Formats: sequence, C-alpha cells, structure tokens
Amino acid sequence: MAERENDGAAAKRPKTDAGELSSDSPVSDFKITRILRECAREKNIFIHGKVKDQDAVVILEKAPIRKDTLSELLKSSQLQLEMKNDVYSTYQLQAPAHLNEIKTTVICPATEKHVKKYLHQEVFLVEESGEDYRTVTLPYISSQSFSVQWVHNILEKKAEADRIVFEDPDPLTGFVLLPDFKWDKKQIQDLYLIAIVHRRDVKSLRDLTSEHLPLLTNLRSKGEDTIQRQYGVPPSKLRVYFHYQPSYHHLHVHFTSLEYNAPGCGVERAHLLSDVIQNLQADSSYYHNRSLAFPLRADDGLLLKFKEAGKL
Ligand code: GTA
Repeated sequence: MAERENDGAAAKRPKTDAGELSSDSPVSDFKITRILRECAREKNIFIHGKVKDQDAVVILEKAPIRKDTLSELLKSSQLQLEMKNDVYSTYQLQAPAHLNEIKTTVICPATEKHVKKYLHQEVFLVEESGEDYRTVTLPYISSQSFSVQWVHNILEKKAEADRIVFEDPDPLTGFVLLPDFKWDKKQIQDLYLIAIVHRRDVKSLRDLTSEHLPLLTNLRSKGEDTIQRQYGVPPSKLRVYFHYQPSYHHLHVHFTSLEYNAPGCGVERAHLLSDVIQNLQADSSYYHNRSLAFPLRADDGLLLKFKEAGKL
C-alpha cells in the first residue's frame, strides 16, 4: 500500500469530520453531578455527570478568537457599554452564534479512571528506575490502562478516517497522522496533531531501543514535512514529543505548535522526539535503563503501588 496524504483543502476544512449539526445531542440530557476542574484563564470547565444512567465527562472550552473572522466579529456584533472613564471603556460584545462557539468534548460512558483523570488533584513526582518500571509500573499498566480501542479504530479506519492527514502504511516504520481531539482545526496557533504508529508492540518511550530508530526518524521527517505542506508550519515552529507516562499505551507522538502551551508539554511529562532519537543513537538501552520522572495524581493507583513498594 502506498503512502497517502489528504488534500490540503480537506485537512484545512473549518468543520470537524462530521461537520454537521448533531441531531441527537448527548449534552441536552446531561445531569451535572459535580465540577471536576475549571480554569478561568484557560476558559474551560470539566464536568462529571450522567447521560441517562451512564457516567459521562463533558469538557467545555471557549474557542480562541480567529483572525480570519475578526472584521465580521466587530461589524456584526452588538456592544453593550459596561463603563467609561476618560479614554477607557469596557463593553460586553454579543457575537453572532457562529462566531461564539464552545468546543465540547464528551466521554460517555466514562469510567472512574476518566473521572479521576480530569479531577483537579494534588500531584506528586515519581522517579522510576528501569527496574521499577518492570516490577511496579508494567504489571500495573498491563491491568489498569485506559483502553486503546479508539487508537485501533483509527488504524483500522473505523473512526476518524476522513480526518487522517497523512499515512505511511509500512507495518514497521509506518504511522497515521491526524488532528488530536483537543484541536478544533480552526486556527494554527494551537495546532495539535498526533502520530500513531502502526506497530502495536510498543507501549511507550520505555520500550524504545535503537531497533526503533528507522520508525522514529521516518515519523519525524514525514510528520514535519506533512505539517509544513498542509498547514504552512515549519519544523522550527513545532514541539514534537512523547508523554511519559502516557495515558494510552500505544506509541504515539504529539506535534504541537511551539506557540501553544499544550497541556502536558512541561518538562516533567514531555520528551522531545529529537532528544529521544539522539539518546537511542548513543545508547540503545537508554530508555530501558535510565530513571524517568513523571507526575502522578494523588489518587492514582500507580502512586499507591510505588508507595507499597517503598519507593516514595
Ligand atoms: N484524534 O479519540 C481520540 C482521542 N483520544 C481519546 C485521545 N486523544 C485523541 N485524539 C483523537 N481521537 O493528546 C489524544 C489526546 C492526547 C493523546 C493521548 O491522544 O488528546 P497521552 O496518552 O499522552 O495522554 O496522549 P494524556 O497525556 O493523558 O493526554 P491528554 O488527554 O491530553 O491529557 C493531558 C491533560 O490535558 C489532561 O490532564 C487535561 O488537563 C488536558 N486535557 C485533556 N483533554 C482536554 C480537552 N478536551 N480540552 C482541554 N484540555 C484537555
């Protein structure tokens, strides 16, 4: 099978893959149980509730203001004066509905693990040696990880097939590149794509050795080329990294705009792909042996395992 790339127009389409108004809204029946987290600065709120009798998590996030709709926004909105003092005045601008959208993510049915993931909690930094990974972390994630069904659906074209921006179908070095579900594709400032590898035997950074260098270099060069061509963003404007620990244990790489302070891009969680490649070139067992630090939430079962093992 040959590599394929969706045409730029499709990739830049302003709507998501469905692109139509949803007739059966899963949020109209949503009964709020509690607010898991909210942030006035990020203008988002994470809510736990029920849709019929199923647990659900709904994430509401105000969309950034788009440069390409600015003139329309200023021309067609109503302004309500709040205060005026000398040269200063503030207003409430009432924008037309299509310029005032709220990105909405629904997870339903949500497991207890989903609810905990979004609950605001104290976090602790764990330092995991290679041995800790094999004796503490691996047994835990083998039994407790989030399902990667959504990943398999993407690889098998059972979901999000029309959102795929690029695919290299090679079973060993190939991958699928598509918009992350945190990106609404409406503006480049918060560009966020993920590359999901076709191989199913690599859980995370920990499994990587020099054997995987052809996969990693292929992913970096084709991922960066595609993003440059499709979105006009050069490699020097991209942050390309792995999460450790990831939530989903099927190897994937995050491609985000350097200008976007994406959740999880801090030093305690993100490992630049270029660093990973160089570390593996220098030492094939680098990620097998070295200690890796990562944050865990207070009620994460893995934190308990580290405590039980006397590692904290
Ligand atoms: N295209 O179905 C999907 C899908 N799912 C289920 C997850 N992702 C998906 N992408 C597509 N379709 O970037 C994406 C996620 C994430 C990546 C998995 O796959 O958006 P990871 O394994 O390293 O998991 O990456 P991780 O680190 O938990 O990522 P995630 O979910 O981004 O969480 C990190 C923090 O981001 C959260 O704690 C929260 O603070 C924040 N966050 C998560 N979701 C949202 C959201 N919708 N809006 C705002 N903030 C969010």
